Amino acid sequence: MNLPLNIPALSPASPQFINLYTDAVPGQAPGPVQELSEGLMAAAASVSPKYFYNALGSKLFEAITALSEYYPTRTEAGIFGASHAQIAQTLADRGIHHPCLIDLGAGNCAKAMALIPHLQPRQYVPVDISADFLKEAAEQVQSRFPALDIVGLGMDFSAGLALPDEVQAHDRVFFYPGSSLGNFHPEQALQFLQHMADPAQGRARGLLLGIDLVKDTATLEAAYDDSLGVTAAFNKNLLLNVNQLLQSDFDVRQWRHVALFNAAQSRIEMHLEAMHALSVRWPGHTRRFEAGERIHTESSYKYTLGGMTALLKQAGFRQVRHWSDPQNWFAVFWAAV
Ligand code: AVI
Repeated sequence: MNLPLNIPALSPASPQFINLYTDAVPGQAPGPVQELSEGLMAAAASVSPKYFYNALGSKLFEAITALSEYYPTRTEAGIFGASHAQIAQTLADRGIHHPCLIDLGAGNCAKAMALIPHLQPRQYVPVDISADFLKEAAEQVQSRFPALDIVGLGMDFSAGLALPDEVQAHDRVFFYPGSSLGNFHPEQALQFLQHMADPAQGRARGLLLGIDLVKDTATLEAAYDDSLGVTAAFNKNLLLNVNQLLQSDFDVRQWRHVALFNAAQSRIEMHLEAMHALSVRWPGHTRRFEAGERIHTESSYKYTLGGMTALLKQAGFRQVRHWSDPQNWFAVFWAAV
C-alpha cells in the first residue's frame, strides 16, 4: 500500500516544531557557554564542530555541498538515486513499509526530500541544532508533501537521542546521511550507534547511514580547502558564532583556515591558526594564542567498507549491507536492529 502523500485531506496541523536546544540542562551535558569556555582554555584549544551551524554556517555548508571539490554530497546523491528502489525493498523485506523517518542533522532536508517518495514515511522528523534554519526547511518539506506528518526538532542530538512523545514510537528508521557520523571520534561514533541499535533506547528498526570512504590525500584535502574559500569562510564563521554565544571578541581576520589529512588517524582535521600572537577575551576569561597556535574545529573520519561494517556490527546491528559508487568514494549503509 502506498501512502497518498499528495492528498492533503488527512493532514494533521504540521509541521509541528519543538525546540529542545537550550543552554544548560540541569544534570545533563554542559551548555554551550561552559563547553566553549573549557574547550578554548584547554592547552590544545578546540571547539566542537556543532558550533559551525548557526544560520549563516548552515547556509555556508549548503554552499560547500555545491562545490566541485566537495564530492561527498553529489556522490551520495548518486548512490541514493541509483539504489532507492533496492533500499526501499530492503526495508520492505523486514516489514518496514511506512516508517517514522528520523533525519539526524537534517539541515535543508534536501536529502530526505529525495528519499520520501520512495520510503513513503508515515511521519518525518527532521532534527538539527540550527533550529531556525530547520524550521524553514521543514515548512518547505510540508509544502512539497502536504499530507505528511512532520515533527521538526531543534536539538543537539550529540548530547543524547531522547525524543519527545510527539515522535511515533514504532517503526522508527534513523536517517543519518552526509557522513556526519564521521565528525564523531570513533569511540563516540560507536556509542552513538549502540544507542540507536538498542531497542530500549532508540526504539529503531534500523539506520540508513551515509559514510565517506578513505581515498587519496589530494582529493580529500581539496574537498576541505576549496579554491573559492567557502570552507575557509565556514570554518571562520564558527568564531562569529562563538562570539555570539560566549560574548567573546575573536577577530576572524586574525585567523587562517587549515585543513589536512591525518593518515594515521584516518581523518581530515580542520583548524583555525592564529596569524600572530593575540589574546581573546570573554566574561571571566582571557586566552592568549601564540603565532601559529591552532584551535581544532573539526575531525572528519574516513572509513573503509570493512571498518564501518565491523563498527555497525559491534554496535549491535544485526544485518548490515551497503551500496557504493563505482569509485568506492562513498557508501550508504542499511543496518537493521
Ligand atoms: C557535516 N560534515 C559531515 C561535513 C564533513 O565533511 O565532515 C562538514 C564539513 N566540514 C567541512 N566541509 C564540510
